[in-house]
Parts: sequence; C-alpha cells; structure tokens
Amino acid sequence: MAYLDQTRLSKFLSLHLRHNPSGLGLTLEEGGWVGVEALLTGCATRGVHLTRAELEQLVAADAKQRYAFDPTGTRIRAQQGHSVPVALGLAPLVPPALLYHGTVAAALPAIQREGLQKMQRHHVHLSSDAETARRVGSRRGKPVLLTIDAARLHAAGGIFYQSGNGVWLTDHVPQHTWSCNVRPQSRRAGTGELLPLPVHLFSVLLPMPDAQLLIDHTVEFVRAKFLHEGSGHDWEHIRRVWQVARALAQQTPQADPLVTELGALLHDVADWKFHGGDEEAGPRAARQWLQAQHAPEAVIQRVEAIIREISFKGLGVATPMSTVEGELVQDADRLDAIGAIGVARAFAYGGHKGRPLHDPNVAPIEHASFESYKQNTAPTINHFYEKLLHLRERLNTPAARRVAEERHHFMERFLAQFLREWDSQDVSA
Ligand code: HQG
Repeated sequence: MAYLDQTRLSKFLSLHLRHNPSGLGLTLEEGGWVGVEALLTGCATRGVHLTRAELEQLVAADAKQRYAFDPTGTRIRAQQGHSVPVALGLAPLVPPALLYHGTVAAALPAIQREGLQKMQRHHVHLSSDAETARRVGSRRGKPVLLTIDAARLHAAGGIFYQSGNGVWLTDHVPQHTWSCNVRPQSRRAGTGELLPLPVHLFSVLLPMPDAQLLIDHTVEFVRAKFLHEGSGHDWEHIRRVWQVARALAQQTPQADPLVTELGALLHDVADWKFHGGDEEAGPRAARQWLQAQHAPEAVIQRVEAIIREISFKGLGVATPMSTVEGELVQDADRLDAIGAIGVARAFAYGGHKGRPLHDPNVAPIEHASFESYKQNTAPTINHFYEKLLHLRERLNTPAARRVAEERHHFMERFLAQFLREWDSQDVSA
C-alpha cells in the first residue's frame, strides 16, 4: 500500500484528477476520464504505489463518493470539482425548490455584491440539504448557510446539473435569489465596535438597511389602514400574526425572514371576505404596495403566493402552502383564530356581518368547496364546528401545534359553557 493515509491519498487523487493531471503525466479524456492503468503508473512515478484493489477500496470508501469508474471499470474520473477544463457530459436537470450553500461570514459582503461565483471551479456547488452545506462551509470556519431559491433561478433560465455524487452544480447564483441565516455584523457608528445584529430581520434578498426600511414602511402602511377595523381583522390581529410568524421563522433556518415578515404584515391587506369574494384582491394589493417600494420581484412573488394560499377554504378543501414562509404565516394566522382571542374575533366578525350568535336549528355544514364556504351565512357558533375546532389538526409546524393545544381546549370549554347557558341549564328550577 502507498505510504499515504486514506485522507492524504484521496487528496492526492483529487489534486490530479481535478486540477493537475499533467503532474502524473496524464491528460483527461472527454468527460474527465483517465485510464486506470495510466493513473496507477502515474502514481508510481510519484512514489505512490497503489494496486488496482487498493484504488477500488479508496473509491468505494470515499465519504463523498468523489470518484467513479466507468461501466467497463477501465477508466476513472472525479465526479465534480474540477478546475481544469472538462465537460462532464451531465444532462441539465430540474432542481429541487430549495438548495443550500455553506460559506463563511467573511465571504458574505462579496457574495452580496456579485452573487455566488464559481471561483476556481467549473460550477457553483450546491447541496440538497442544509446539513451537508453547513459541513462544506465549516471547512473554512464557522459556517454560514445560504438558502437558494433554485426553483426561481431555474424558472428564470438558470441551468442546473447534478454530479454522480449528488452535488448540484450551476453557473452563478445572483443576488435576490438567496437568503442567509445570519446578518453581517455592523459597526456602531463612530466607534468601529462590531455589533452582532438580531438574526430575524436579515435577508440578503435586499441589502440590510433597505430590508429593514421596507418592513418599517409596511408596518406603517398596514397599521394606518387597519387601525380602526372592527371585524377582528384589525391592526392588532396583524401585529400578533407578524410577531408569531417572526418567532416561528427564528426556529426555521430555511425560511426567509423578510418574506415571512412581509407575508404576515400583508396577509389580510385586501381579504376576499371584504372584496366581494375576489381571491386575487389580496395578492394584487400586496404587489402594488411592494412594487411601489421597489421590492425585488422574487420577494413580491413569494409574498403573493402566501396571500393567495393562506385562507381556510372549507373543511373539505386542502390548503397546502407552496413556500416554507407561507407555512409559518398560515400557522400564525390560524393560532390567532383559536383560543380566547379566536372566540372574541369570531363574534366580532359575526357581529360585523349581522349574524346571530347561535341557532340550534341551523346545523353546521362541512363545506366541500371554497364557493360554498364563501357563501356561508350561518350563526357564529357554527363557525367553530365548520372551521375553528379543526385548525389544530391543520397546522404546519410542531411549534404552532404545541401552542394550539391549550387554545383548542379553551374553545371546547367555552362552547360547553355557552351551550349550557343557552338553555339555562345552569339555572336551578
Ligand atoms: C465562496 C468540497 C467571495 C464560496 C465540498 C466558497 C463541496 C465567494 C468559496 C465542494 C463568492 C469557494 C465545493 C464570491 C462564492 N465572493 N467568495 N462572489 N462566491 N464564494 O471550495 O462550494 O472535498 O471552490 O462560498 O464538499 O466551498 O473538494 O467551493 O466558500 O462539494 O470533494 O468561495 O468542495 O468537496 O470554495 O466547495 P470552493 P465550495 P471536496
């Protein structure tokens, strides 16, 4: 066996198969292949005496599956990571919606300016799970995780490949298509002292001061619009949803904080309930506002999707969210529809619509379509059976489900007491 240990042997192979084949007297064939015999001979000229069996064992044991033999077993190549020109012959593929890249804080300012670049390699390397990306980043120091909106990049014409060992490859990841789990540090004005900034406000979809300004302006816009709303969809409801969604986002590294906060703040901006059933009124109003604020298009589209998808649409209608941020905002909105606040809001809305509190002769309906749910005019108590008591089962995150438990039981106790008092059962004869 060679005098090198497994790790150094792997690095020796990487060096020559990816970066410096001529160091072993080799030339990479199309696809990055070299003959196995030629490789073993080349290694021997550098004092690294490897048998074919030892090479096979190294290839099989490599944790990242960096190398592969061709089907005949006579040629070998590195699966990715080259710096010498080589066409690996990979076919373009549709990437998963999200991909991850691990880097370090020191690289962030440059990445923020120019996006992710290939640097010395042929492609930008991305991982399909956050853990692997963190490990890649930790080669250089404390890892910083970037979440890439691969679906949007792909829709905009970005081309993606996947190497034989599962690494996703693309040419460039521009600004506004990724978010980050930390905020760069800022210097306290005048002192040069470095201040760590709270994570929850950071999104590099927008340079930081602009992201904060956008949130601040949106708060003012929504607050002014809904301050005196009287149907339970007032500013205080929106403020609670915003707060809860933000807390959920802090526990969800893959969620973009800016999108989550804007989605929460704008989720009721033009609710179909108050716009003649028009389901596009909300997304339209949000787009109008965000465009006027010069928000990036990628952010606008994700916020629109949240608003379009968030509503409960009847017991028989599934309401899946297409984004992780949407799942958080939907949970926050649903938590505000149950518990003591939920009871208060249900009657505020019923009063606003002139509905009776209760009518034992009108049975709750399991609405099988959004249309039937929209046209509902039943007494408010029915709303508990048609929607509110089912929300606990329809939450997306474990954190929200934990909060929902007590709120759900409170509603059950409230209903039991309400129905007892309705028939004056608690009044002795
Ligand atoms: C950073 C390992 C400044 C980038 C792993 C990274 C991976 C920028 C470094 C594979 C930048 C490049 C690849 C910009 C990107 N300004 N810095 N505009 N754009 N960077 O090693 O992705 O062990 O070339 O964040 O497992 O770290 O070799 O790429 O920190 O799969 O098999 O520039 O290498 O596999 O570093 O790692 P690399 P990578 P192997």
